[in-house]
Amino acid sequence: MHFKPSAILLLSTTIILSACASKHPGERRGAPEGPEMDPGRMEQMVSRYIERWDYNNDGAATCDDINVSRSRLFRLLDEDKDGLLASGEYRHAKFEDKSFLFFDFIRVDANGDSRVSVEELVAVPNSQFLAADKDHDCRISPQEAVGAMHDMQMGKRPADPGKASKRGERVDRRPRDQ
Ligand SMILES: [Ca+2]
Ligand SMILES: [Ca+2]
Ligand SMILES: [Ca+2]
Repeated sequence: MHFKPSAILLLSTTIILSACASKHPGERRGAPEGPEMDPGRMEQMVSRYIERWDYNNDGAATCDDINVSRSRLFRLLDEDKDGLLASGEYRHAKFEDKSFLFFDFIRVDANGDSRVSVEELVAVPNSQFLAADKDHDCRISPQEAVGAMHDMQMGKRPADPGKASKRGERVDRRPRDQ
């Protein structure tokens, strides 16, 4: 077995937090922020938002879903099906998920073998999920879903892609398209 430190950290955090969170998940109901919004409609929007994340179909939006979607993405990107991503395969990741705008190939290739493994891809945090999961318990609660939808309406972005790489790392330069 061959886990990267960040993957282990994520995994153990997930275990600890899901142990804590399993008491009464989603039971605490704060007053909704927009009193003029019909509660039924709000509930519908919340469940639709959570559904968008729910890749493993367990009715919740959790870090597990991110792992599932990352694994699917890996299979999609691995064009030659050798179980590893070369930089040419990895460069398409950012078109599927904006999180990868912040992570160039060298950064994701944690062990420096010039290939990205599925573990290395899974270890890349999902910026949208992180922004929504305000209490960092690896689960988007109904309240957090409301907050995330509110942020989307306000046009807030999780982060600024323009400021992503300033550590002098090699950035994949695309040939200029006309
Ligand atoms: Ca490959
Ligand atoms: Ca690697
Ligand atoms: Ca949360």
